[in-house]
Amino acid sequence: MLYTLPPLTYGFGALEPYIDAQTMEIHHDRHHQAYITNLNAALKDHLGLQNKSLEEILTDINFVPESIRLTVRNHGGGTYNHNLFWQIMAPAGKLGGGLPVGKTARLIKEKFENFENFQHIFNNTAKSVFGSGWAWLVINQFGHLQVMATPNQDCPLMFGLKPILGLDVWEHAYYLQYQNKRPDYISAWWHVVNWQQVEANLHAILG
Ligand code: MN3
Repeated sequence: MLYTLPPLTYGFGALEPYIDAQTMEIHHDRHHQAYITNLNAALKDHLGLQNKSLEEILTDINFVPESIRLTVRNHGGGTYNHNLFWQIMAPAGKLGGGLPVGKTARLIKEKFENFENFQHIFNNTAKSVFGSGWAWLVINQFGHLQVMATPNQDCPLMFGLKPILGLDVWEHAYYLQYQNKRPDYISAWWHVVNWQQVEANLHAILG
């Protein structure tokens, strides 16, 4: 087994009332596990790729052998994206919610003028994803922040961009609680964003 499911650092119900326990359990234990299982199966006979980090594989996705490239794109992306997603959330009122901190706060202000404006742009990006995908806050080649969306399980790393915050807008992420009301899920999600972790992600990239 190359990759294993990272345990959540909080309980399935810890993000309630914003994300319900059943959604968290199915999303983590079944959906995320399935991406990992399928990624491991694809890499089974590819020793060269087994010696690379997942980040390296996704960054160089075009160098993955064509016979497994789409599988690695979908399931490697799914593995990486969910690893990040669980990390950047935390129970509301503890580490979750509130405002960006440190350098993240400064760079958001520089790029988007204020937090509300950033949030507005991010929300619209997340709402506009057609079908399944993600909204992201990434660091681009110039070390600047950027908001973007990706379809399916594509990861910003595949486009030379480094994600520090991501929102899963696949229906499996919210349908039990919010049904077709994706905007309500997006609004609620801000209450569980762990800005300390986003700040740590940013520093891991920018130093
Ligand atoms: Mn998902």
